[in-house]
Amino acid sequence: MVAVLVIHGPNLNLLGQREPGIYGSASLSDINARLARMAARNGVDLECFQSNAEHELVERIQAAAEDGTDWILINPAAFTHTSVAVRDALAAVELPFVEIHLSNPHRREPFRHRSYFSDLAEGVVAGLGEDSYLLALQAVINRTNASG
Ligand code: CA2
Repeated sequence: MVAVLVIHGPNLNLLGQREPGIYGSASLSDINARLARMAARNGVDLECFQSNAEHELVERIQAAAEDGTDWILINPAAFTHTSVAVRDALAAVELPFVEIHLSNPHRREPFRHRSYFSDLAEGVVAGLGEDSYLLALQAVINRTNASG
């Protein structure tokens, strides 16, 4: 069974409560529940983790190297544009990951155009709201099925 760890970065715990015009009306629990349903239908072992703290994200990523995680789906949120530490953690564990964004950072302010993650990611899904997460999970399922 493929094990997928979904990591949500800072402030994503506020989803559904603020800025619905940019990030949609779904809460983080709604998104996690949709992912969990899709995972269950496809025999995926799914865990979701959110933190506002950079060191907690680094520690969870480091732990993923030891706990049987096969893939990471990560929305680094604001750390996308700032965090060498989270980037280095992902590079160190050598697990394949998909970078996810609810909004399309390239349609937004210039400081959001640079990502510390995209050049390491297997893929990037952005701009499609909560579907960004579901499409990323579907891609992992497709790859797992294809590799037997
Ligand atoms: O579009 C995305 O998913 C982002 O990763 C979201 C980050 C932003 O810094 C990135 O440039 C793009 C911000 C997440 C903040 O989440 C909030 C949710 C509700 C209300 C306020 C912030």
